[in-house]
Amino acid sequence: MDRRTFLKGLVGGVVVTWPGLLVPRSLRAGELPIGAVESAVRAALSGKKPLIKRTYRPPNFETPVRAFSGVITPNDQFFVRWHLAHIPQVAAETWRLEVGGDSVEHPFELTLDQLKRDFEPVELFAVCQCAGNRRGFSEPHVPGVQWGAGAMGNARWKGARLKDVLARAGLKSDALEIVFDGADYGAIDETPDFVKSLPLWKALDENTLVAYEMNGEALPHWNGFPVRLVVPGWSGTYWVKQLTSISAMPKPETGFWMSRAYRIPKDKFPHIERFLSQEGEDNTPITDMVVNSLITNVEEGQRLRAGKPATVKGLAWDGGHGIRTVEVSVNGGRTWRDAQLEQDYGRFSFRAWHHTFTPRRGGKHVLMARATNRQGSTQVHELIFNPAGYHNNVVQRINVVVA
Ligand SMILES: Nc1nc2c(c(=O)[nH]1)N[C@H]1C(S)=C(S)[C@@H](COP(=O)(O)O)O[C@H]1N2
Ligand SMILES: [Mo]
Repeated sequence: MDRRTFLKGLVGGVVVTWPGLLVPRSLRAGELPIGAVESAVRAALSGKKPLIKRTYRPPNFETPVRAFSGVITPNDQFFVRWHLAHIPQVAAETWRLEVGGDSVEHPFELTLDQLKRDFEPVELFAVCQCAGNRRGFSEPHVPGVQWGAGAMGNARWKGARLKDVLARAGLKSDALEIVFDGADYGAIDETPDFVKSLPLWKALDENTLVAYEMNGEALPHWNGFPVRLVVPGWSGTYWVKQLTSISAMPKPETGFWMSRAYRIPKDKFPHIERFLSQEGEDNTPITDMVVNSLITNVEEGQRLRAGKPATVKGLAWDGGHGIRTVEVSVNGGRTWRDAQLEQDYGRFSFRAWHHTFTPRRGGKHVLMARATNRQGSTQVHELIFNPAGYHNNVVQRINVVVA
């Protein structure tokens, strides 16, 4: 199905399926889902190095695994995820941030200079990961962008604390959620605007930032220039880009992107934080990320020399408890050894690790890595299936050949 057929399907009426994917009526079981229609070719968006293209409009581009060799993901290789087709070029000089809503005392507007000047700047390392990272590995297959392992990145973010910005507006005692909107919009009027909300406690967390810098530079256009929300520990969906308004509200936000999309079954992920005002009968919004790891320097089918030391390298991260251990197995999970954790950049950051071993026996070996966080949660060996393919933290298995 090409984009034109897809659009026709949309105009013909959108079928909205739980958990909130827009599926054109023409799409029937057995056909390729949206997102799988474009193969994984490399393509460069302006200002970016070639990334793995998943869809072009809206732009969904994935970071290749080899770009994860350091703890910081370079800005020009940071993944790009948008839901709506129109992403305007926002000019720093004319950009304004509106701070208001029914639950503030004094609504006001900020320029970029005011945001930088009037509020104490904070810097922190944090992972932005799409909830659907690794969706493409889901068995059975689920619709949505068919991400591999690169719908994530780690950066040093700089910005004002959201709580300081809200304090200037004066929160009323009935504030329940803080609602965020960006400058992007859909191709057709019926496409719901991308609006997200946070529970008050997460919005007031000292680590939640209204960010204007990424790794010491202005944000790239595709990653939300000039200002985006940074919600350390929580899925990328809350990290609203090209932020234009922040509203404190006494009621739950009911828009599509909260009520239908980015929701998970209630009982399957017991260790994650709750967003009480958005909980439904059997599903609930995705919140903090589950513990996970990625092997970054070994490819499927790679050859290793018998008797020669080999070093497996990788990254581990979670929803903000911090990484306690990473274990590596070189024999398909029969035995595990602790990897060495590298420098700690804070509990929201990627944590680099490595493990050196000497393969003795020739033949096929299976490499695996398994991270555990400080809460004691660990990666799973069997996929916790959910219809949108979220929270995939299945332990990787990489086949290598020792000769
Ligand atoms: N305005 C706006 N902000 C957005 C989105 C969007 O579609 N529009 N997508 C969200 C989602 S789902 C993710 S995963 C992250 C991706 O951030 P990135 O493109 O900087 O990697 O942005 C979030 N912020
Ligand atoms: Mo996402």
